[in-house]
Amino acid sequence: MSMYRALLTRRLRGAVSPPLVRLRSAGVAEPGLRRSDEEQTWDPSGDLPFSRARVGTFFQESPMLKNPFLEDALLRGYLRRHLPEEAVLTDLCGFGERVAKEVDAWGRQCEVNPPRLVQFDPWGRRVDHIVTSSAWKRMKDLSAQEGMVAIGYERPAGEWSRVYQMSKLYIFCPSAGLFTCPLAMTDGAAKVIQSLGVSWPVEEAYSRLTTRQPERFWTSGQWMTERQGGSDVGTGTETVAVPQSDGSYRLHGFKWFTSATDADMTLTLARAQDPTGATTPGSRGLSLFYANVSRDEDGRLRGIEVQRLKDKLGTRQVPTAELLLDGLPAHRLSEEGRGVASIANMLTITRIYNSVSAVAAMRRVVQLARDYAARRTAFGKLLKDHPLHMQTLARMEVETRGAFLLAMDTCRLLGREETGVASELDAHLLRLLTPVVKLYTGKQAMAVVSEGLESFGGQGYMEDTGLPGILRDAQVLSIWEGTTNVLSLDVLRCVARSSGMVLHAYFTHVKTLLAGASGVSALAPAVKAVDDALSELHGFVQLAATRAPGYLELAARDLAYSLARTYTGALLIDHACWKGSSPSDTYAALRWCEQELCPVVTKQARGCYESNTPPLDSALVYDRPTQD
Ligand code: MFK
Repeated sequence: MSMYRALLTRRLRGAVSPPLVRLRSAGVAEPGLRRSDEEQTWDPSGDLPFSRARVGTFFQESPMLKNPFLEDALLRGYLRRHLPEEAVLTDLCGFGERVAKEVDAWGRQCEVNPPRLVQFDPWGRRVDHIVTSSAWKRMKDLSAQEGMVAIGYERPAGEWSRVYQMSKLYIFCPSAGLFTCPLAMTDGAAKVIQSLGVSWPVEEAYSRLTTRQPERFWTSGQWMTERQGGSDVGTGTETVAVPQSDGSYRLHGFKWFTSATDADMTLTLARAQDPTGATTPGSRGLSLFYANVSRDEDGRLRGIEVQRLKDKLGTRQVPTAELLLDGLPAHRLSEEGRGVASIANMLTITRIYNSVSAVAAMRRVVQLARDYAARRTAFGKLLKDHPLHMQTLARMEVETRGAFLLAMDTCRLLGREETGVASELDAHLLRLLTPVVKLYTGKQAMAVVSEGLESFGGQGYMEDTGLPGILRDAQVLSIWEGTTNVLSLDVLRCVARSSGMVLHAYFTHVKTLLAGASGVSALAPAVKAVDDALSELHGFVQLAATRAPGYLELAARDLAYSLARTYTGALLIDHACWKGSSPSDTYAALRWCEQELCPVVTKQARGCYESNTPPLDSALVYDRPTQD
């Protein structure tokens, strides 16, 4: 035996682990290890490639998820400013603790145990069971108990109830295993039912969608997309509704994407047949229908066959299916031909959920990245002591803050509308901002999350860290509930239908926000940048109004982005003017206006590449709320 092997054998003898000792005494050989006659012990031979001694002793600490409520200076500041109710803050803080300690692990379970479809029983009967994980079911119970949908309807905080509810959703989202998808549709369905009148046949459904009792809680689907339709719902919907003698309908068609298909009910669009069997083409032929997802006495889905589950880039936690509707019993909820207009309320809600989810994904990756920066040493110091790293995280933080304020402002407007206190200006702003916030945050989420993954180096690319899943799931946010271009065109639609009133409301409100900052010298460069951007935007709109419609269509996306960025700048300035704001709020507003509205030369002129800026970046990234 060589000296090296002898040394190794002695070391290994000392280091033998308890399970190996048990194996030895039982005389059981473990694959990969062999018995040394010389030593009469389990001896990984000298050429064994892996042993504790040979991989070294350093293990990088992983980033730690802490209470997302306590960790979020802007969320807490925003709530302290607008909704300082003890009960709300206590609820959110307690929920944040539960998310970090318990719920996040369920979310991971949803990811690693995705749903599967069992189409047939062992004897060949069609059963179409979508089998979901126990963690997914737990998410449903938790959502009911925590009032994730109910808060929006109980309205415990009056006009601020949507802000309360969406703050809770924001804390929940990145740990929810995408259960936020059925919640969005459930909330949207409740909203549609409420707007059309809570009466037969949907009273029971409404009470179940908005209950806090897990055993009664229902989720809803939103079956809009067909093979031909995609975004073009009006032209491409083929599903027909055949009237029955009792006033109900049977639906026949094929739904191409149905999300969270384990729902208890659904809202869907179809073309009602007239007595001759004819239907009306286009959007005007579409009506809104309500259907229960139920089983007959043989255990078969009534009027539905699940064709297959979709194989997706992300959102693998959610069962997304193709469904054949083969005589699905349904009730018409809207007037005939008012299907798209009636389901639009659902779109407003799901688009707001989408926006809050996008901001939450950004926030989660920033939180993890900044925690990691305080644990990871490279090139002789912690990442947090590398100015360029801090500058990168600070830019992510600024983007996240802006997106947060934009999303929450939309929730504020929704809450005002629902409690009857919205002015005409508020209503116009809500209509305009809903597509704007959805398209903008959906896109930014990918950019920020992708940047965030990079801050973990190679580990950000490793599946078992859970980080790549955040990026995969972020990719859907710009696609479902209306792609960026479809939503940009929705902006033009609402400008046209309101005869420009939505833009008038926009300009008026931004000017009001800026006026509140006049005289605050620290914010003067930001105010000037937003004011200039607003003037340019105004000039553009006036010019575009004189051009052919094709001009505006081509500009729609850039217009929507400009609307988002300018409005967000004004919100950041407004928040920084609040008496309880922190220096980081001011810094974020200034950086936003520079980052989003100004070119590199302006930054150079301001000296932001000088060595005195990094400490401010660090202060922003590790911002703590001022004393509650
Ligand atoms: C975590 C969060 C997750 C969320 C998860 C949800 C998962 C669900 C997955 C899905 O189901 S994704 C499918 C989502 N599909 C879409 O978002 C459809 C995208 N396409 C559009 O949005 C089109 O613009 C639209 C289908 C609405 C166009 O249809 P039309 O028929 O060409 O619209 P038209 O004729 O302009 O408008 C018809 C009526 O609807 C008008 O009302 P009036 O007749 O009273 O004037 C419009 O004003 C009204 N309307 C349209 N869009 C509206 C709206 N009203 C309010 N808000 C809107 N956004």
